[in-house]
Amino acid sequence: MHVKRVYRPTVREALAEVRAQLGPDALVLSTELVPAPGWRGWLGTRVVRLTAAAERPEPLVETPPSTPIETPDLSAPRTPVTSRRHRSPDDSARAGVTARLVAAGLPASLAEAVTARLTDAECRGGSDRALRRALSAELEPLSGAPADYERCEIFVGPPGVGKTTTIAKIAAQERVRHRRALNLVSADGFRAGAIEQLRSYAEVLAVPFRAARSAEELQAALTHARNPILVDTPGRSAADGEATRMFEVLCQRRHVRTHLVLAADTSAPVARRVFDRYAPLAPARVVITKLDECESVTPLLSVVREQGLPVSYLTTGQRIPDDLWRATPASLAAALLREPATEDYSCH
Ligand SMILES: Nc1nc2c(ncn2[C@@H]2O[C@H](COP(=O)(O)OP(=O)(O)O)[C@@H](O)[C@H]2O)c(=O)[nH]1
Ligand SMILES: [Mg+2]
Repeated sequence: MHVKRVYRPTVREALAEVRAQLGPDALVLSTELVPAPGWRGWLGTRVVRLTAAAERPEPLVETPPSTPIETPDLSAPRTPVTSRRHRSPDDSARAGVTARLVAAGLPASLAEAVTARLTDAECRGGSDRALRRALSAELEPLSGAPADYERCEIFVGPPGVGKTTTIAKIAAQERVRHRRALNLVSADGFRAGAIEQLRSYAEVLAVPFRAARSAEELQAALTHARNPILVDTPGRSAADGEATRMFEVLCQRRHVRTHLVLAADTSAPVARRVFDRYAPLAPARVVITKLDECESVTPLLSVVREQGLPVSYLTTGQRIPDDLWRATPASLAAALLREPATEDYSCH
């Protein structure tokens, strides 16, 4: 297998380069947006790094970019990477659709699974509607937008990922759209101002609020608050003293649903480490935040698929309550394809 990596300003140019060097048989393995090599990268310029393979036993070769760099054209390529040898026209069309999905930002395994759902005629036609339908069907198991609340919805995750803001957005959407007051409990007494942050959101929304600075206070707050309760937690690993005791209190309760909150630009290795660290808390859902700030959610979503955990919410900015979306197949597809979310995806 001959693997080649090229850097070009756009996906279209990268594909043309790969086809020129490896032939039309080349299979696209990945496309990523990365800092340009050399001084342009230091100045913030980004380029498309496309990795492709062809069946020849040669080592990996890298071709540095030679042209000035612009924003990549991620709608490309329309022209499929086709087979030179024994492929039927249908196989070529199928490979072309897979390459197009990979170029648009999908992980290769997901792109192949989506293509497998299409008929030969749909692959030849390559209509956006057919692709979107197949992508949505493939994303269905990842969609875990809750139909209703558990007695206790707990939000855990590293510091700064957006746990408190997400809770405020959920509570605000419920208040604004359904006049329903969800109960808020903050168990984050470890960081200065963290409890006050949620308390002030609760005051603005006029919803009940309780603070818990110890395991005992948390037990009492959960017992006395009316359901459903949204629980904010410290952004600490489950290995830290009082935080551990508080997490134990949460784990022992029945009718809880734990959401692991992760920022959209979390790399795959970091995401795997976070999943491992929070595994003792048995998260049942993932919340993906800060989609507005990330280049590609593909690495994170690949790990989420690997873990087999559905996504409950997506967030796309700091605005409360606007930037919160239910994770439906359509909103997940929009996130992967870097399209803006629409009102159809808003919560509840
Ligand atoms: N751009 C962007 N910022 C966000 C988003 N969600 C939260 N933030 C910001 O991230 C910062 C940390 O959020 P916070 O809720 O305090 O994180 P926590 O430590 O996990 O509770 C705050 O400045 C939030 O306004 C989002 O979807 N997009
Ligand atoms: Mg917080």
